[in-house]
Amino acid sequence: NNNQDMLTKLTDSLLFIIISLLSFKEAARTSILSKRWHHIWHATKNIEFNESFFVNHGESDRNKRIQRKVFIDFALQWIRNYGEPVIDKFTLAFSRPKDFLDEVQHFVTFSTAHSVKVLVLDFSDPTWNEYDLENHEASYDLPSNVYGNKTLESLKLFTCNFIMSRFKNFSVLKELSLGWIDLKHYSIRDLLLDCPLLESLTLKRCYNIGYLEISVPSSRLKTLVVDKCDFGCPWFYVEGPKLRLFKYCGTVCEFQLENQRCMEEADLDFGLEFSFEEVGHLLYNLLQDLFAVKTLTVCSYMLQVLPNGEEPLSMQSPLDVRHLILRTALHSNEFCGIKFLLKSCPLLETLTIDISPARIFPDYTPPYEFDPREAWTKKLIVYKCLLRSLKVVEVKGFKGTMSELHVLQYLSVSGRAMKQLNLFISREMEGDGENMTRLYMQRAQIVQQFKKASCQLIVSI
Ligand SMILES: *[C@@H]1O[C@H](CO)[C@@H](O)[C@H](O)[C@H]1NC(C)=O
Ligand SMILES: *[C@@H]1O[C@H](CO)[C@@H](O)[C@H](O)[C@H]1NC(C)=O
Ligand SMILES: *[C@@H]1O[C@H](CO)[C@@H](O)[C@H](O)[C@H]1NC(C)=O
Ligand SMILES: CC(=O)N[C@H]1CO[C@H](CO)[C@@H](O)[C@@H]1O
Repeated sequence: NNNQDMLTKLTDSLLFIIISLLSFKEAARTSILSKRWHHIWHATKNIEFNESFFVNHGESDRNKRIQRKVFIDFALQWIRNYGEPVIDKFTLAFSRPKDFLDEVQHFVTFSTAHSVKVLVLDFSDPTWNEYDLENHEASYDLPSNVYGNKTLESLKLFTCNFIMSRFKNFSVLKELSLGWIDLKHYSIRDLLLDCPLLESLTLKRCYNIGYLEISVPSSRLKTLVVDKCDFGCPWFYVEGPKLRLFKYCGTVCEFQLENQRCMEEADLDFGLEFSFEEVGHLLYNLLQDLFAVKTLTVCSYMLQVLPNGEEPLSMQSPLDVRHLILRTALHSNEFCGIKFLLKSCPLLETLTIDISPARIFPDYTPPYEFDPREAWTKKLIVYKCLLRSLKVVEVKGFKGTMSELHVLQYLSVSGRAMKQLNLFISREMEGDGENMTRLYMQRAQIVQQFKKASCQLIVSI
């Protein structure tokens, strides 16, 4: 076809650039196009060896052993034929590297010898459950020649031991991601001191942290992601770096984020909380610290717990949020939290309701008496954002349950500035495999019939 004709006219050197922009798997696919492409795939600067492409974790141990061997042989063969002087990105995802220590060492040396800029070494096991609290000890030590390479800009180490004091050599490192590893809070401070250009730090399933303190005034850190880490002491303190993006998944801590004027986006998920507790004031304080955030994502736990605390039922000072994303089951336990946030975000422009399964707490006690059936239909308060700023509402995973319809009716009847109400129908299958799409579509048509406070409102499905 035409596209292929066009590609055949390009020079090899242009194709080398194009191929390096593709993922390794996509690039591999091009190699079946022709001999020339096969040769070009072998010049990609983005190399990704991922055992998941070879090993099926559902298979018997014996088969998995064979598949792992095939994977390693493929990778060894591949780099044997590699002729380029430098590579941009090298990924190795391989669980239990102990059986192939020499080969793994060989891959790492290959990447450093090619002055790799982005190095990903992931030795975690894909079958580990992120939500259980079992900590897995790393059995692999980062080869010492890696510390000698000063070109590294991005490094991801999962289930891989390293010597923090040797990080001094990574003077141009901008991005660091550490996962499934024993990490002490003082190591994090040393890290920020040793890598002054660091802009992005991700900690995933790190344990033994103690408390988390990020307070290196000169730090350039803009992105902080803390994902299901295991703290001994639930204290989380940030001062100094001016963060733009803060993403947190874990348990509720005593959060203290000082002076975060530049924060644009926060994503809060308390997916590691398994019981209902009246810790609303801790979440309330966190939101107060996130006063500058423009895009805020909250989870069902937050909606259930937030309005329950010692604090008054609204924020001391309103939030600056323009886009609010609710990950919610729209269960009646969450109603007070949703109202709390609508009230606290007077400048809200876009509301995304992402319908997702949630952990609903049976011992939930509402902050005030209300009848869940009438929560969105009787004695309503129209919040400021509905009068002036809220223009777009989108529902992801729409099923048209009673509470979805009630909430949407409320928004349609009171949203005077509304322009768009977009419903994305749930594609999830019900238990018995019945196709529910038609039913959900019919219910979506009910939404189109609602009275509208804004004559400009368009409902699309
Ligand atoms: C390896 O592949 C799996 C499955 O596609 C993916 O989930 C995982 O993120 C990949 N690992 C790395 C380090 O890219
Ligand atoms: C830093 O790199 C140099 C080589 O450039 C090496 O000699 C030295 O041992 C490295 N320092 C550390 C702490 O690894
Ligand atoms: C379900 O039905 C809708 C039309 O009613 C169709 O578009 C969709 O592809 C079906 N989904 C499945 C998974 O069969
Ligand atoms: C740019 C650079 O320092 N590259 C070196 C990385 O380390 C290997 C040894 O592992 C050297 O051969 C490279 O020259």
